[in-house]
Amino acid sequence: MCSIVIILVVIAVLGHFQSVTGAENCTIHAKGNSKFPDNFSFGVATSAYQIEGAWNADGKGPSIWDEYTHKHPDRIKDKSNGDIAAESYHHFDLDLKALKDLKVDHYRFSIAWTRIFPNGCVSSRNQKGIDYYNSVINKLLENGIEPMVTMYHWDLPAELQKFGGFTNSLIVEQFLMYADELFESFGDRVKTWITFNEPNQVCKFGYGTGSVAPMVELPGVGDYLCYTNLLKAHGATYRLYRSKFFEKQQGKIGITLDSIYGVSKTNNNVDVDRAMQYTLGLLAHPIFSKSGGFPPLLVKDVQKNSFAEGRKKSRLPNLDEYWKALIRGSADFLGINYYTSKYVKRSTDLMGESPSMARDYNVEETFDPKWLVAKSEWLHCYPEGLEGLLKFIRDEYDNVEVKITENGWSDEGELVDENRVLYFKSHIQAVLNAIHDGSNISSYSAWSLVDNFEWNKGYTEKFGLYSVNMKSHKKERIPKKSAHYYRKVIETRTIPNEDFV
Ligand code: GBH
Repeated sequence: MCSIVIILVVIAVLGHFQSVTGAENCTIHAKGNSKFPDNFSFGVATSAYQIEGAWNADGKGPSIWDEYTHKHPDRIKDKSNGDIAAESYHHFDLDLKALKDLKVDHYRFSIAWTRIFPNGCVSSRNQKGIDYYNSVINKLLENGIEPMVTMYHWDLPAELQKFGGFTNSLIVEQFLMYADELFESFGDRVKTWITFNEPNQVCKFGYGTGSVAPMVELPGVGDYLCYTNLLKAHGATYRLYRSKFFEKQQGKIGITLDSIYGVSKTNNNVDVDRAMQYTLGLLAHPIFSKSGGFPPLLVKDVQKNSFAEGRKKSRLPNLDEYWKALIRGSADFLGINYYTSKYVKRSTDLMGESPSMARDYNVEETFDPKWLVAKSEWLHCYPEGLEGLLKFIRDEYDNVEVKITENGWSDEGELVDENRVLYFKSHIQAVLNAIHDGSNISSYSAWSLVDNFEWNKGYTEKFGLYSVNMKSHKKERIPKKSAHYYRKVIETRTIPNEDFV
């Protein structure tokens, strides 16, 4: 009996010790200034498929995510989909109220291509879809909230996937026509455009491993084709905006890349650089470096492996001088989605299958068990990683203007979300530290405004500042502790103590 009690006490103490250790690691020391610059913009982010619902309302066509979730419900942890979600399409006023309560400066949302052109093509133009986003944009502006618009957040028109989606260079032209419509319809009021959200997720998982829509499993081949076509579509869109719309509309246009920060246990900078070139550099080098083109390290690896596989040329498509020049400098800012970091170490064994990006990269990625972990098993709290990433960008890409377009934490959806508060507190501090160190950061968007459809995890991992009453047809939004905390950050432009409420 007595020994059982002792064991229980030991377990309790260890458990307590462990959680305290994790939480302690979700903090960061403040450097220098305690206040954000006056013109720094705070906001929140969402994406169309994850919040809108109304999947086939008012003429909307099916996207690859509609098809994927409908045909393969078993691929989604709770077999759910985005058919209804937080139903922002019918309840935007609830989102607007939440945005006003938070006192955000801007709202980052995405436009569903399939509401504008239901089958992807300009000939299917759908006025009702255009009306919807006009009303969203107008209501934001009436309330002093700046719209920040993502043109593509993973919901490709299903019809375009029949042509191979991003593996077919036709996508460049198709995207350009879609972009032209958006600039034409909304560019008088939208001054911040993001072409693509997280090409890494689109290409590596959509066309490489096939673990998400459109489930194309072509590792080491389809992924690189996708990156190349996506970069071309991005570059061409930037040039279109600058030549046809900029003079009148005077907006900025950029791209959002997701990146970890690679941490080396042995301070091996070669390993860190390899990790950064394969995650951030793959897209950032062609756009933001002086020389342009894919990172030389990657070009060399993929060519070497391709020859060893018996090919006559590299699996990584060649960006010729025309495209290299068109893509280089094709962004006014770099959007960054940062969530987590990893320990990186060049592997001595061959990683992944052949061919694959994992094999080309050949780096082992691990977590530190001391880092506080979210409901999402890939998400660990490491604010120093955000600081490290911002420093890397400052030095590698000539201190380009950076907008943090996503940063956030998942849990079970509890209203007293202490760990999310801790996460925001430490990561917003990391941004402030980076500004102190000379990084050119102009805005921060928390992911996400409301709990939403978390892709393959369905509704089992929640990222919202607001909870959504999914059982009621009214879909009420309920603020969590983190919403109160974030509002305080925005009001004071400082980083308040987490136990102010
Ligand atoms: C961002 O992706 C997305 O832009 C956003 O839409 C998303 O909701 C948010 O982050 C949170 O994930 O264990 O197989 O389900 C960040 C990259 C994409 C990494 C989803 C983890 C799930 C892996 N994340 N991915 S899995």
